[in-house]
Amino acid sequence: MFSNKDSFKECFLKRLESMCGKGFEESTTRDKYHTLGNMVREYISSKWIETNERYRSESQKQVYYLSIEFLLGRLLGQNLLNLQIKDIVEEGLKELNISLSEIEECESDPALGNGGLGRLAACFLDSLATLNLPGHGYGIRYKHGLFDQKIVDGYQVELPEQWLRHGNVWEVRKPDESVEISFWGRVEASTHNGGLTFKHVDAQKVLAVPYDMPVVGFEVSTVNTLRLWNAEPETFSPHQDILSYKRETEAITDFLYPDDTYDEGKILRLKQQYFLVSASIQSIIASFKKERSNLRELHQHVAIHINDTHPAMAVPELMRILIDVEGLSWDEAWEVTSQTVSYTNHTILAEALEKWPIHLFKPLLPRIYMIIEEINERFCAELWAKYPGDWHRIEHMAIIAHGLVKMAHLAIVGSSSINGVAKIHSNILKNREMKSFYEFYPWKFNNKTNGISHRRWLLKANPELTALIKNTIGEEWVRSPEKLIDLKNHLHQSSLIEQFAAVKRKRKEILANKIAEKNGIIVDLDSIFDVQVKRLHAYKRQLLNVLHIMYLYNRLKEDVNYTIQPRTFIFGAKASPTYYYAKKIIKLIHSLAEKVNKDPRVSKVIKVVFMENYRVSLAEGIFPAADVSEQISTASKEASGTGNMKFMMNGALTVGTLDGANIEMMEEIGKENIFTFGLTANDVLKYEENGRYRSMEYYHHDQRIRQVVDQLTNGFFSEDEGEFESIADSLLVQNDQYFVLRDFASYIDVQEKVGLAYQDRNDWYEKALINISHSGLFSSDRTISQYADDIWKISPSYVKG
Ligand code: GPK
Repeated sequence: MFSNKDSFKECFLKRLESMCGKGFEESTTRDKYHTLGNMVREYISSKWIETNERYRSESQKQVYYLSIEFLLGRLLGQNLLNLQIKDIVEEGLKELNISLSEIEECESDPALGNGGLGRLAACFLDSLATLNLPGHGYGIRYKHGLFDQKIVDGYQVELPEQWLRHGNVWEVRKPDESVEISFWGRVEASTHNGGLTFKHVDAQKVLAVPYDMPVVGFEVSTVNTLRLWNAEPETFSPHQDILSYKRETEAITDFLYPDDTYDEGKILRLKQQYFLVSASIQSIIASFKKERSNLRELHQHVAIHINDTHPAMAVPELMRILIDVEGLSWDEAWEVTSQTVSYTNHTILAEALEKWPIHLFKPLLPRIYMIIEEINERFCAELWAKYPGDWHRIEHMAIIAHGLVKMAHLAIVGSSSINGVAKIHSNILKNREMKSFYEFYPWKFNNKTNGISHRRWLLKANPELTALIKNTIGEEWVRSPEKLIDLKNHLHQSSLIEQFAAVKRKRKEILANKIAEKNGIIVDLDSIFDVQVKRLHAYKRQLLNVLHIMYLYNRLKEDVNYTIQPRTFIFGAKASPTYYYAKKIIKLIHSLAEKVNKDPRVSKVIKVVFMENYRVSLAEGIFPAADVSEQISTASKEASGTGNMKFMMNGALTVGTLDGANIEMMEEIGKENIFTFGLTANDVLKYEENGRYRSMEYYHHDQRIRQVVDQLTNGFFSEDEGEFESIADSLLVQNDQYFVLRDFASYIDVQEKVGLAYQDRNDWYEKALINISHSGLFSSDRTISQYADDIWKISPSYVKG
């Protein structure tokens, strides 16, 4: 191993030869990446082993975070940073004439997630390790992560993502710890010692093989584990059609479902969910049994967290193992299970609520279905005892009803804690969406406002800003991000404002170069970089942003004297491949870009840029360069948002609705440092109840709205007048479900204020710095400490001596 620049160089050159079978001269950048990656993994391994031994010897309570998505992003740079060897490595490579950042670009971006939910899981792992908390991730090793997006003639085209094509230097395959998963077959009942026992027979068995990845804490010796399961056929399988068995088995972990906040309801997805859950629970029980024997005490030593309802079958699976395999009684097993499991809800959108048709569920997972039926019957009996005769309520709260298994109900009934992800979201859960459950189990409900890892989104993504903050307030904030508040004591220094302006400009320049290279568009560094990057969804209202740009275009065309602060509107978004509306919006953004950017006069003032294939690595270049952060969801619909926090931490000002964590950001920084607009969540919920919203009235009464909506279908954009008809229809014929037209005027007003505010340069940057100074509250370290104390009851484990 290496301990300084020189020993690193020596090690690197030797390893390059032995690994790649080539001399230094012939080696490619990828060879160098693989060599370096392997060296770093090896560097990690002693800490990794030590951490596991420490957890074992201290018999600490462990938490297992089950998630169908982990959106990790590239690991080399973050690992170097967390291990504190980035400088040695960077300087050593430089002396060999190699650029570290070029090597980093070689790493594929593991995109085992769609958006916020998956990225949250990745930030949580980072915080768990850094806080020395014994917490591990369990997920799926998808062969293909989220699709790569190509834009062809303004349309999104999806290509299979290939992150494993050149291998994964971070993973360690552990075939000895493989477990068997059973699908199909039937349940056989028999009597045993006077009681009934159940056996799942004639099942099709699939092997779950773990691949472990190290999760390196920042400047600590803790290295936790992310265990990703791969589906493989069993070697000695008595199947007649061996080929189709192999194909079906491997299909389980082939693809990540590309839907965000949408329930696919396909049998393959159900297979993935049970595969993840069964493999993980078996593995958790196996490691518990290495140290202890009394499973009645499981909840004292283990916490299992389910990230949304996708792993909700953890409840019946744990029951199955405790009863069928370990011989506990139902009541004993239920006590343990419901004390062990906790659940986070991430959305109130109805289309995201998972409900499985019994006719799909029962044949695939006969024993699990049986256990859910029993849980349901006992739960309904409890309800009956509390609300005798209230059939309506019981029907509404049942886990199984109308031919469907309701996964959220299963998760709530089987968990000790249910949390939302921002204050407003948790309140909506308690008072509306899950009101009846809150009334029945008030003690279970709580809030844990989301957070982000400042190590990735500030230290790694924005080294320039990191250096400035260190020079200004020292380094304590790096370990304790709440200390960023100290920046406030330096706001009066004009030098700080100037230096921050210089950092922002530098980062805008870097992004502008990328835009020039990828899009062939030259953007003005003095313009406001106004950014909306997130999944494409109607409720996130990229359309509102587009309509505002159309409005500006019209003003600029109609009135030569109309002047505004120049702006560059930047978008990045993937649409689910089957989400027709979302794909149309992507096309609309491109048509608008064409129109705006090609207009000789308008393009001097505004530009529109769509950045292809938005993903973690691209995001790391975007947040630091933003002046304005667009967080414009229909109030009540965005559970929290986390991009909002990443922008804030990098000194962008938010244009936002009073939704999700935007509200807590405003409470923290004050109304004067954020630009809010639009309906409140209460307004929206009232409209939804009383049905009094008529989008047509807004269309008729506001000429600006009429003009832009008409332009969707009058040939303004394209020869094909039908191209954007579905979007116009969503606004008028379908009465504008997300209140785009209702919020239009208010959005135009606030955007005008933004333009004016930007002209007072000092004041703008001061506001930006105030945002940064308060962003420590939105560190995932804070969030994870709250989960650890309130939900999981776990404590840090430190190296002795
Ligand atoms: C919520 F329900 C879901 C989902 O399926 N995928 C997803 O990314 C997001 N989310 C919410 O939409 C965000 O508001 C939230 O910040 C994020 O989860 C993390 O909690």
